[in-house]
Amino acid sequence: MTIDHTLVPGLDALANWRQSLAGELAGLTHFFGQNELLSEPAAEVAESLRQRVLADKLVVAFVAEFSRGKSELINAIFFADTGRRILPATPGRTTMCPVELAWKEGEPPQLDLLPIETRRQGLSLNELRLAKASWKRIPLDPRDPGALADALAEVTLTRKVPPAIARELGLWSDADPADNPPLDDNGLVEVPAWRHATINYPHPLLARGLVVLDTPGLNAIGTEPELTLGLLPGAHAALFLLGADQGVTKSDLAVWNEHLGGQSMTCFVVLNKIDMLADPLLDAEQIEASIQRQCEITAHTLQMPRDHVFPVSARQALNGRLNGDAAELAASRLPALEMALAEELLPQRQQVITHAVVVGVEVLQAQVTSRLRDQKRQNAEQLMELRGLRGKSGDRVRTLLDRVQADADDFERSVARLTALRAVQTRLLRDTQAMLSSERIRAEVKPLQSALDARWLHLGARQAFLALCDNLRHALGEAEVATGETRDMLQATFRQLNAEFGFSLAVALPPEMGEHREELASIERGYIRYFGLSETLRMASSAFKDRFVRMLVSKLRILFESAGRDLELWHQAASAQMEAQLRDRRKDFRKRRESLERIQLAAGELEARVAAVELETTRLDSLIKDVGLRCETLAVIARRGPLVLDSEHVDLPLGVVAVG
Ligand SMILES: Nc1nc2c(ncn2[C@@H]2O[C@H](COP(=O)(O)OP(=O)(O)OP(=O)(O)O)[C@@H](O)[C@H]2O)c(=O)[nH]1
Ligand SMILES: [Mg+2]
Repeated sequence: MTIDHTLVPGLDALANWRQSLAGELAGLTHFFGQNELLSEPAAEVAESLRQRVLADKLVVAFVAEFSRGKSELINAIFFADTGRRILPATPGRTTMCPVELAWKEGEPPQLDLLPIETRRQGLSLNELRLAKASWKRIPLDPRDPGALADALAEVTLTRKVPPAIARELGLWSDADPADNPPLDDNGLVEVPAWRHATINYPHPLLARGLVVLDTPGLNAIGTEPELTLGLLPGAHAALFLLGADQGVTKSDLAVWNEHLGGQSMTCFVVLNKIDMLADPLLDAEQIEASIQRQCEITAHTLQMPRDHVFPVSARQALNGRLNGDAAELAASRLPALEMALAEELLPQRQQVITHAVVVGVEVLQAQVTSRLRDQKRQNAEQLMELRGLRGKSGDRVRTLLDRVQADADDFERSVARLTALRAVQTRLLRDTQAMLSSERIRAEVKPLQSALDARWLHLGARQAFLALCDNLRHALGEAEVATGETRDMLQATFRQLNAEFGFSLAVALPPEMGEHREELASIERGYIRYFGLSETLRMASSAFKDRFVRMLVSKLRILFESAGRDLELWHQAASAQMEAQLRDRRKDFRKRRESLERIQLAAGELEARVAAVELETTRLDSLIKDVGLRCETLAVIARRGPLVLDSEHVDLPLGVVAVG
C-alpha cells in the first residue's frame, strides 16, 4: 500500500541530512584530532554542535477545545501506517492530559504517566521529568501497535474525588464556579487521573525527530500555566482545530486567545469535520461554497491569513489511509494541510541547523587555521636561522645554541604574564556570570512576588512584571558590556604579548546576546497575558500564583544559564588559545635546540634539518588547505540542505519499525 504522505519524505530527507552533517562534523573533529589541531574547548564546541544537529527536533502541538478531533488528526497524519487508530478518539472528552509522543534513542519504548496528585507538590513538569520515581511506567512492545493503542487508553482515565481534593489539586475554584466540573449524585467530581503522559516509541516519524504534542480539550479551570508557558512555547508549530459544523465558538476563541494568540510559533488553523457539511439537499458546488465561506469567516475571526486555514476531515483521512482508499483520502483534503506543514516547517528547521553549523564551523576553522599559521611562522624563522648557518663554523652553531637558550629563558617570562592575565580573565568571567546568576533572577523576581501578594493584586503586578523583564534585559546588556570590556582588555594585552614574545594571539568576537534577548521577549509576550483583567481571578489563587512564579523563574533560569554558557565558552576559547600557543612555542624551542645540537655533532645534518623544516612547512601549507577545504565542504552541505526525493521513490518502512 502506498501512502501519499507529503511530510514523510521531507522529514526523512531532513533526518538524513542531519545524519550526514553529524557524520561530516565527526569526520572533521577526527581529522583535527589526528593532526593535533583541536584544543579542548574547540573539541567541546565541535561535539556539542554535532549533538545539537543529531538531536534536533520538530515539535508540533495540537490545540483545541475538546472533541474537535485533535487526536483523530494526529492518528491520520502520523500514525495511519500502523494500520489502526493509535490515540483514543471518541465523542465527548477523551484525552484528559497532555500527551507527548517522541522517540529518545537509548531509552526503552514505554509510556510514562505522571499522576495528577503531583500537582500538590508545586513542582513544575520539567522538574518532575527528572524525578523518575514520580511517574508510572508502562513498557511497550514496539512490534505491537495494538498494545500501544491499548496502553494509550490510560490517557483517557479519570477519577472521582470530593471537591475539597479537587480544590487542592487546583481543579476546583470557589471563585469561578462556572468552570467547575459537575458534582455527581455522590457529591464527587471527575478529575483527570494523570497530569502528563510521555510516550517513547520508535515510530519512523518520531525516530526522525518529530515530537507530537496532543493536548486535552481545555477549559479555564483545568489548565496550569505549564501548557501555555512551558510546553507550547517549546513547540515549533501549532495546529488549532475547529469543528466545521460549529465554526468558531466562544470557548474555541478563549482557547485560541489564551494559548495561541501572541505566541511566536507558526500556527495552522484546521477546520475539521468537513464531512459533516455534506447535505443530500445541496449539490457539490453549494457544499464547496459553504466550506469556503466557513474558512473565510474563521480566518477573519481569528485574524489569520486565509491560506493558513485548512478545511479537512480527519476521520475520512484516517479511514482512507487505513483502507488504502485514495479517493477518500483526497476527499479529506488532508494532503493540502500536510503539504503546507512540510513546506513551511521543514525549511524553518533547516535554516536553524544551517545557521548553527555554518557559524560553528567558521569558529573552528578560524581557531585551527590561526594556530597552523603561527606554527608556519615559527618554521620560517627557524629556516632562516638554519640557512644562515650554511658555510659557517662550529662556533657559530654554538653561539646560536646559546641564543636559542637565552630566547627560551626570556620566553618563560611570558608564562608569568599569561598566568596573571588568566587570573584577571577568570575574575572577569565570574563577575559577568554573577550578572546572569540565579540569585540575580531571584532578587529581581522579589518585587513581582510582593506585588502578586499585595491585596490589590494586579494594579502593581503588571507593572512589576514589566519592570522585571526590563531589569533582566538590562542584565543581559550589562553582561554584554562587561564581555566587551574583557575583550578590549584581552586584545590590548595580546597585542603586547604578540609584539614582545612573537605570539599570534587574537580574540574572537564575543557571542551575541540577541538570541537570548529574543527569548526573553518571547517569555514576556507569553506571560504578560496573565496580568490581564480576565486572569485576575485565576491569579488570586495562591496555588496558581506559586506555580506561575515557579514556571517563570525556571524559564528565566534556563535562559540566563544558556547566555552564561555562551560567554563561558568564549572565555574558554581565549584561554585555550594562550595555552596552545605556549605549548607550541615550547615545543618549537626544543626542536630548534635539538636540531642545532645535531648539526653540531654531524656534518651534513644541517642540510637534512633544512630539508626537514621545509617539508614541515609544506605539510602545514597542505594542512591549512585541507582544513579550508573540509570546512568549506561542510558549509556547502549545511547550506544546501536536505535533498527531498520524489515521494514515489522513497522506500519507506511502512508499519512500525522494530528497534534492534
Ligand atoms: N465526522 C467527523 N468526526 C470526526 C472527525 N475528526 C474527529 N471526529 C470525531 O470526533 C470525536 C472527537 O475526536 P477526538 O480526536 O477525540 O477529539 P479531541 O480534540 O482529541 O478531543 P479531546 O481529546 O476530548 O480534547 C471522535 O468521535 C472522532 O472520531 C471528522 O473529521 N469528521
Ligand atoms: Mg484527544
